[in-house]
Amino acid sequence: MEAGRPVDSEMKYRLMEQQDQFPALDTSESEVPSFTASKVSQYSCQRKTTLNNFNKKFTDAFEIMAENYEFKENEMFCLEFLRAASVLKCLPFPVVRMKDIQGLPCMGDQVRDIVEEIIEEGESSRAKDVLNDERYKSFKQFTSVFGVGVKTSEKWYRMGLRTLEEVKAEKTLKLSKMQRVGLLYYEDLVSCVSKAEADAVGLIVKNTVRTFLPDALITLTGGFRRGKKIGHDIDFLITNPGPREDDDLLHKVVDLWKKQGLLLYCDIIESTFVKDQLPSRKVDAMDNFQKCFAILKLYQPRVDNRSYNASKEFDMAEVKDWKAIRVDLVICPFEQYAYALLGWTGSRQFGRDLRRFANHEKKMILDNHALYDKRKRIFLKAGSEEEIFAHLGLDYVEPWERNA
Ligand code: DCT
Ligand code: MG
Repeated sequence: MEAGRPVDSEMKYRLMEQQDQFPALDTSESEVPSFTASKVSQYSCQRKTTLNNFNKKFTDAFEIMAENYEFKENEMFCLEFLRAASVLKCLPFPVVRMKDIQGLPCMGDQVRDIVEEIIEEGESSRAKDVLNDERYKSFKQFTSVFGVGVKTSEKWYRMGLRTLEEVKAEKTLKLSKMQRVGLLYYEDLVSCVSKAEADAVGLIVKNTVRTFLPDALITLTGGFRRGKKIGHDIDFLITNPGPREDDDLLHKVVDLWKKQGLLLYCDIIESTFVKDQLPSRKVDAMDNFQKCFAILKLYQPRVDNRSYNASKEFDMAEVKDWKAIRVDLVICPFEQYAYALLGWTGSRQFGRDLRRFANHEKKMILDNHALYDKRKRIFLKAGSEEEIFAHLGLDYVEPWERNA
């Protein structure tokens, strides 16, 4: 469980704001690193991207465009906008004129047109059109349900369904168990998870896992490890540094939660890992770890929700004192812990670029299990994330700088 952004980089940014000028211009302040657009790498794993985004109005528009292309399964255009958003997120200044993006990677024509319009008009008409698009609006609603992806959304849309209300009313639909609980706990699950909730769930996870495996190493990964204050779920990586193997750990954990009435849903995926097999070549492939997609019941007394009834007594029956929370538990062998931690810390874009960099620049294959050197035909062992970056010839990037 890491702290957020380091203070020194915050200080530098503040310095820049106070100067009321942009580091793209030559600044004599020795404290402020000078900025050269042509030195910005096309790979986000060679950039530092904190949560301090100076270009949110641009990156929000790009992410809407990317999402719309994802819904259309146009991976190329989707990636083009995700990459552009990621580049602007790492800039230490807000873009105010076209010159500010000159020389930056991933700034294709589509991207430049949108930047230009936002500079001139304050907003992007293309992004606005997407937000008002019927298909986009339906897909956005459908995919907000746990267990519903682009494929299911496409099916529902083709059936003429447009809203979640219509989905719920359509009794002929065959919903998966995941989708049924997704709808059942919909309101809780769409409301974001806070860091405080992540910490509370972290205590539950640690207590339960350590009941069965006292030496277990349990790490909060995903967005919260990158310093995010909110998330859509809570991701944990669990490993056993000791000699004892325990293939049953995950089952024991969820069984105990079931008994305690804390488990609202769980789907355990068994490990499909084959030792000594080459890392997966498929970009963005799921890994082969044993894992569990769960929904936990997190009790949180909400005193302010109590209502008075006619007899002026507290009507406690109506009060829901818990929240449904999405939790991912991933179990990995100790030797693969560093690779699993790097993969599960994300961001997704950072992970994509790490794999792309490894493949294109180093002739290596990286996944959440291992790093394989194709030229030397060997697996490179790593006991820490720092060692993985070193194997790849990359400067180390801290988790809170991986918000690409
Ligand atoms: N990941 C992975 N393999 C998977 C699924 C996810 O390597 N099969 C990585 C990518 C990011 C990280 O794990 C966490 O995934 P999410 O929870 O989807 O993303 P997040 O960054 O934690 O964002 P959010 O705040 O929305 O949960
Ligand atoms: Mg997450």
